[in-house]
Amino acid sequence: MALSRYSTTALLGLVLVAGCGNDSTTEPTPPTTTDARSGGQTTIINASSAAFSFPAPNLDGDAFNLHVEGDAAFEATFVTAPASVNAGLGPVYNNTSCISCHARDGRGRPPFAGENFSSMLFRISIPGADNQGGPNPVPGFGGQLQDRGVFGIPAEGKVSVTYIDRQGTFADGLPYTLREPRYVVASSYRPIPAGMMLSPRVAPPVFGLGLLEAIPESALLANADPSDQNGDGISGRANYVWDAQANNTTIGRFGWKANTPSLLQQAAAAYNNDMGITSTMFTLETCHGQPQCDTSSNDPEVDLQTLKAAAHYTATLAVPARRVLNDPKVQRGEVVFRAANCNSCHIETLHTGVAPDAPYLSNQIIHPYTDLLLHDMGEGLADNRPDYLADGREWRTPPLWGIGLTRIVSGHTFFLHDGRARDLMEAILWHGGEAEAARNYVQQLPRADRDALIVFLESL
Ligand code: HEC
Ligand code: HEC
Ligand SMILES: [Ca+2]
Ligand SMILES: [Ca+2]
Ligand SMILES: [Ca+2]
Repeated sequence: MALSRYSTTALLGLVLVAGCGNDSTTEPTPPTTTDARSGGQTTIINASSAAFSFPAPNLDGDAFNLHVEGDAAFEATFVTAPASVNAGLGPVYNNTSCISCHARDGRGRPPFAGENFSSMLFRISIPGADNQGGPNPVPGFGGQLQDRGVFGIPAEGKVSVTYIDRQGTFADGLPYTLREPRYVVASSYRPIPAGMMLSPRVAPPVFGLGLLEAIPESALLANADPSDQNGDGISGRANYVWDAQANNTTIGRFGWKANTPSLLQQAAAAYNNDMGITSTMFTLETCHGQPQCDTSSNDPEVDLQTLKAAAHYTATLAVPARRVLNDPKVQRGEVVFRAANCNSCHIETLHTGVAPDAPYLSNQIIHPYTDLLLHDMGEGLADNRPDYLADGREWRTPPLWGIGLTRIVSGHTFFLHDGRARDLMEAILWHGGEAEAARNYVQQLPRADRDALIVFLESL
């Protein structure tokens, strides 16, 4: 069944390629997206290096003021206590501010040769699960490896990365090289327990996230097909994770494995694990045996208002509008995107529900290019570390909105959960597992169609 569908789309592809350079073609043009407003009424028209950093234009006065407050919280650099403002950094941490990892509200990257890790971190665990069904913390280290410590406190450990080249060729004979990362814990303050699993994660962009939070769970589940009943080889499923605020298990939406239920919890976890800042949600320092670990009295180190403001900031950053929709190459690329079935995971259009107290996020038609579901992406991308229901080969489909602005915003084009892909085509070529058919489809495309697919992604 899948085969016959692919052969029709391939045929369609040929007809369109033939008609491409020829204006007199009578082939009907398949419908392409005409809505540039990827974030509905939260969309902003801007393609500069600040494109991810605008407040949604439809915020009401209170929401706008809280956004401005959150902007300051997102930029605040924490320092070692005692200090009058932004005190409490560490004792162990990965970086000193939200913005230091999510620079310009965009994505992080792996280190260049000779650099330390800075906007990328490692989740860690040992086999088994914790009391809430989450990853089992590593004795002496917890669930995340902090590679820095404040004065007098050793970093938990430092990781180094090397890359191994893997050669491949497109069907037309053009060769390509992919780089596969290998991570080694180069040093640690105490021996690493045997069997520790390591999951590399770069900081993702943080705009438009309130819209993703406002999609009804039922709408996400409508795209799930855990046992692949329609036989298309794609079996997205939801992650269910611990919600520390509600004190129960809920659907996961955020993080590379959808291991976090809400923006509030994501912010609280970032304060706690990434910067060593306690809050009303996570009141204890992330200490797992380090000597002289701070148990100080000034907790919580950020108050609830600051925590809420930081989360609200990521909920209300505008989504940049698409560009050059009328370019025939973009339109051709969109046809290829659909023919390759990319949109069975990177879902083009979703609707938000009614967000309590957030009319500006409610009832929006959005084009995030994600289903927020977990997919088996094959051995090549596997981290072999479970995260709630996500197994060692599963990842959440990342949104593709704004991805074409990565270079101008972040100054690089490293993609995927660990930044191994050096451009968009490499990201596609790493797709395996449930996305293997899509990858193979791209691999056999003529050059012009491969280029069009990339130009389409760059228009998002
Ligand atoms: C050390 C780097 C680092 C710092 C500091 C950091 N983050 Fe992150 N952030 C990440 C990484 C890595 C992820 C992905 C986590 C995962 O997949 O488990 C992430 C994910 C997120 C997400 C979810 C994005 C998505 O699409 O799923 C949000 C929201 C977020 N961070 C907000 C914040 C806020 C707010 C702060 C400051 C309080 C902060 N981050 C500080 C690295 C960082
Ligand atoms: C089976 C579901 C699925 C299909 C089909 C699929 N993708 Fe993906 N895509 C994912 C997942 C999951 C990731 C994240 C993988 C990772 O980071 O290891 C991803 C990552 C990406 C990224 C990198 C995003 C980022 O933020 O780093 C791009 C670009 C992308 N896909 C484009 C495509 C294109 C183009 C196609 C069609 C040729 C496609 N995908 C088909 C699930 C899918
Ligand atoms: Ca602290
Ligand atoms: Ca730790
Ligand atoms: Ca299916």
